[in-house]
Amino acid sequence: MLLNDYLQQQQQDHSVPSSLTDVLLSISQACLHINQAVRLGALGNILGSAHTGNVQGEEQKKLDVLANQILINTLTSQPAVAGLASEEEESFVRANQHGEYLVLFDPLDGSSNIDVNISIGTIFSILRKPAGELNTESFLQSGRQQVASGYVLYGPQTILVLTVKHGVAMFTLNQDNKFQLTQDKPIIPVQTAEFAINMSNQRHWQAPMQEYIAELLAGKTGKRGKDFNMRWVASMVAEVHRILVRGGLFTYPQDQRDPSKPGKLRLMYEANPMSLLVEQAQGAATNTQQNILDIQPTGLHQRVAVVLGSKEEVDYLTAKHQHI
Ligand code: P6P
Repeated sequence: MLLNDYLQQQQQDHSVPSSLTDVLLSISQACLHINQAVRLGALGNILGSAHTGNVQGEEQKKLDVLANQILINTLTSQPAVAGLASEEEESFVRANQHGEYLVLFDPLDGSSNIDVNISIGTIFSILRKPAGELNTESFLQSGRQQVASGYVLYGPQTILVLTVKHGVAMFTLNQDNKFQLTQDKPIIPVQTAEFAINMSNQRHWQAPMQEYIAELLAGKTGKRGKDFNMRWVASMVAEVHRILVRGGLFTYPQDQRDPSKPGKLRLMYEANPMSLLVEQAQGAATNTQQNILDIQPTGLHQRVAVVLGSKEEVDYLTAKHQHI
């Protein structure tokens, strides 16, 4: 089944509005364009720095800038889109006055991996536009309000993963450059023996995180009584995809390097869309204190601590943080 057919089926079976499927198809088209640039790499003179910075204070790669522009051009031309917000744009971008939806995205997550040919991805989140004038507050809705979310992983395969809140669907780009359904309603195993964290920050973590990771490293000899494996790709899209496919725990915790920041990852266009996918696959996602989808946003680019994946492991780690 191709993406278009799947979305038609969602319209029929779950009354998903055709305007929402139009937005999802537009996003998929933009990502096909991004995919072409990613796959060319050096041959497309698209690697390396753009020698510009973004609102996050991060150096932009050429591909960051290109992916962002492709998504803006595509989505501002989609009548159902009223506005959009990007990791690469300080403020929101107006689209179509009568549009019903707001689209928030990280155009190319994992930029540090672009020049070394490691998987990167596009993450998107879709909200309904509230009635009235479009302004920044229109976007500041909790993750629970998302009507859809997903990502495209530019890895060994190009894979689109999305939810319209009736389970998760995974599509692999086929030989005809069409997204073909390859997995429907994946379920994240409740338990896991695999975790993902950037260990180089260990000395900066809060005590409960240090204690938790020490337990995992102790393996069979410690409190958990089993050995754990570790992964760290430095592309959230790749980590979340692995967890949707085989389970695991991913965390980017708050650390003492910058106590003013609750974490590195951004709530609106990284944590929220990924948390919706994970919950739709029967996993869990918290900021160590509450469900990420229940956080009331206060800014487009606000950051958040993230713990997500296999429900039993997320609950165990979150419980450890309840006494600080
Ligand atoms: P670090 C990529 O820049 C990103 O936003 C996520 O995709 C990834 O999980 C994290 O940052 C990697 O951060 O500090 O390990 O480079």
